[in-house]
Amino acid sequence: MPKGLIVAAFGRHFTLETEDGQRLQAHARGKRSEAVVGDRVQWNTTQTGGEIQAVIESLQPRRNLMHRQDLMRTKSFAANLDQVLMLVASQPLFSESQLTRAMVAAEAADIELVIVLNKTDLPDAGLARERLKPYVAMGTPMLELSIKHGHQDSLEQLAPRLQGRTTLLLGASGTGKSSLVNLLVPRAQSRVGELSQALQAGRHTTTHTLWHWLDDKRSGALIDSPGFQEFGLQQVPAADLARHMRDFRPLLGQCRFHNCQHRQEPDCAVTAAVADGRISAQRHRIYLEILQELQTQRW
Ligand SMILES: Nc1nc2c(ncn2[C@@H]2O[C@H](COP(=O)(O)OP(=O)(O)O)[C@@H](O)[C@H]2O)c(=O)[nH]1
Ligand SMILES: [Mg+2]
Ligand SMILES: [Zn+2]
Repeated sequence: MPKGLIVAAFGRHFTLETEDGQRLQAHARGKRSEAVVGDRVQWNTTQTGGEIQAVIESLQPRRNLMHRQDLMRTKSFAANLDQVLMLVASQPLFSESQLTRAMVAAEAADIELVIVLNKTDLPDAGLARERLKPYVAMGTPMLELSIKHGHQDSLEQLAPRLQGRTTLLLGASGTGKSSLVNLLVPRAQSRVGELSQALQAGRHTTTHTLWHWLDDKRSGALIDSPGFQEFGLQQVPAADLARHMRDFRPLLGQCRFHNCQHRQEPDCAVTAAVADGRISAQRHRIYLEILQELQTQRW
């Protein structure tokens, strides 16, 4: 059976790239469509009214899988990634809660996350850098860009990071995702300044996800999900949350109680570190917020 790569997903409809580079419209066999962009699949063809359609017969085992949060539930949306590029900006100033959620999701899937601070040409960049300090201190790689005003410099910074890898691009609306896609994949023609489709068309829009080859296939790929709004974390067991927080990790095992949840327990190594500034209070507050969610709304 021929093999292929899923390069676009629009709800239950897919685009499949064959091994010789042809693109075919594809659907999944059966009612459930579990394929996501980045999946390697085996497929067959069917012919409906002269049009050749591919049918996805089976998925090859995945190296990893990322989830997003829908209004209703957590859904998988990209697989077999080498890294996540989390775009943040100084204007609008990024949300630490969103950044932390992205980092937890990436840690839980065992995928490296790189923070990309964009719009460093703006006066607020200093504030954004200040806010990112704890994230850099815990070992998160970070790049600084000004995509709009420094094309060549941005390309030079990004190229070695993206070389030969499959990268998932994420970031809130307005951070410069479309500008970044256009810089790296000129033929993609992503519309700059456009609100994300999910925001524009309302709650029932299906998020679509697209795979873009960079230059030639050896130089890597960028996965873009323009309607993306929120990470799904429901697949993460609440008891695992603390070890997905890199700054908490060195302290785990040092609390009085082995099952400490690092809330208000006595002799908690994490809250002690918050009290003396080794861990940012904001990170601890976000941890408690996510923990609460994971403990109350499991489905
Ligand atoms: N000042 C500044 N503006 C930028 C930069 N990169 C993108 N923008 C602007 O930010 C706005 C949102 O960019 P866009 O690429 O559409 O972001 P998206 O919503 O994440 O896809 C647009 O008006 C861009 O021109 C940058 O490096 N500096
Ligand atoms: Mg956009
Ligand atoms: Zn503790």
